[in-house]
Amino acid sequence: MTPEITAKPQHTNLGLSDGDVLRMYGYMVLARVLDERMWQLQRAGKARFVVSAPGHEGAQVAMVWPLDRERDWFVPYYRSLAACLVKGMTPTEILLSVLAKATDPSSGGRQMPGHYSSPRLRILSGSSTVGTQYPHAVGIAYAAKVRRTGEVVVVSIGEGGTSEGDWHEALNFAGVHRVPCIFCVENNRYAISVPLHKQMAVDSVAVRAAGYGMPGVSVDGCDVLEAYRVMREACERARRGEGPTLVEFRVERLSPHSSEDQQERYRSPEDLEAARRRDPLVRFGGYLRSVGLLDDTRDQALWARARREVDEATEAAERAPDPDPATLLRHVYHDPEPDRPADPVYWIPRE
Ligand SMILES: Cc1ncc(C[n+]2csc(CCOP(=O)(O)OP(=O)(O)O)c2C)c(N)n1
Repeated sequence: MTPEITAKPQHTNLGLSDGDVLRMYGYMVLARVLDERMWQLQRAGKARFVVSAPGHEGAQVAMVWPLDRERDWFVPYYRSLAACLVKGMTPTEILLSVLAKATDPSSGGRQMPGHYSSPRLRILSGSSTVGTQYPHAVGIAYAAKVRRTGEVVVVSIGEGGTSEGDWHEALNFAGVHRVPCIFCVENNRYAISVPLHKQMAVDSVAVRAAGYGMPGVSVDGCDVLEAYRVMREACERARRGEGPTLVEFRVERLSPHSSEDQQERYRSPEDLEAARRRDPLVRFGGYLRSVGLLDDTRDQALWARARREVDEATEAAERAPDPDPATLLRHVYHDPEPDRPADPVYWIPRE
């Protein structure tokens, strides 16, 4: 049956084909299913820790969509699951890091889950120290400008991270040198349990852009097409050599901060319910239905395909070998000489 059309398509005005918007939605579904699987693995005692991203998927898909997936850079933070999928990471690669396996491309099982990285895909390895990814991104963008490579850098962070000195230093340098970097901020109004009004004296992160001589845009991150429009403009600006843009995505954090958190202790039932009502998957799915691109049958098929993909990825990741304990110190401290044992100061074997 052909779905009923009740609205005029907006995506074609943005240069997005029907296939593009269905693929965007497909990534959002995949990220949601993978996210749920990460929690299951943590609850089953197979993963130590999970930091999750439901509610951020729409903003993240829009954030990476305008990039040249091979040439441009993405500098993630721990919540960047959907963005890393769009950039090219596979569910298996993500789960290899969640389960800390030897073949985990992010860090060979060394970093906490959520520290996504892929040299192949130009996804930069991040530190756990909130904010440090911003100066790194600016460094890459500065190099791209000096070398005239035409590469663009997208970096992301939560609004809590914008209180860090690193964040401000990065924006200042980027504004002065007009580097091709897009500074994304996923504003879900909470830094773990700390609400927005205790993090900053302004309502919107975007207004700070004026202090660094760049445009600042605040966009509803649950509105995928509007978020994409803003990102596409920012990327075009960067490519034309006109410098950086600060983009604040107003999103919802539908999960606790991480598997170590209980958000019911500091968020009211009304707040949580209001967040659920803004679920970007429901909203974007609704848009696709209204323009005749989605109906129940197609939607169910998309979710079923994502579940199959995540099941296969889970099996592959669970089968993968654990790291060899003898390699514990490799890439952590200075690599020991091949003919000398690891530095005993750092490696004290248990009795
Ligand atoms: C410099 C630093 N301070 C504190 C922490 C602990 N920490 C990890 S995540 C986090 C909250 C960050 O919140 P926000 O930037 O709003 O991002 P969100 O998790 O909401 O997406 C904090 C305080 C840290 N990792 N690094």
